[in-house]
Amino acid sequence: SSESQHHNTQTLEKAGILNKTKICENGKRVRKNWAQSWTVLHGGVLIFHKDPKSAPAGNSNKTNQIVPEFTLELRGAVIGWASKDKSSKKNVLELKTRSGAEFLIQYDTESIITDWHKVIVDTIRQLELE
Ligand code: I3S
Repeated sequence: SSESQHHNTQTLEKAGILNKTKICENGKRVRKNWAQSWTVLHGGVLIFHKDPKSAPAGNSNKTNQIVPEFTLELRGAVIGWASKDKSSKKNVLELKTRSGAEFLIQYDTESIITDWHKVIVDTIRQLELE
């Protein structure tokens, strides 16, 4: 379709609020720390921003709400629905980066997490072609 011809990592963009936690770093399991995150996909990179609630008191101005916390290169990453043993939450995605980090991404509204799944899958595929 003409739409798929316009698929490239520059046009595969999305932003919104998600719940996320890191579960693995450099092949080592880390303790979950679920937090809401303003999440931005742009240019084949997924950026989780710091939870504004975690900002120190008195520093809750707008600039502090958009501080990147994790930047994930999606080239070579793998995404899929997490198995039930990974979390008791519903609608959980598992994202493994090529550098060995693993994150869980979750949102209660199914359509929202399904849209994120689709755009991340499309981005990873597109990066394989570029
Ligand atoms: O995989 P786990 O250890 O059951 O994950 C839970 C913990 O991270 C828990 O925090 P504590 O480590 O302080 O107990 C969180 O509150 C839970 O949300 C985590 O489980 P879910 O099933 O929500 O991913």
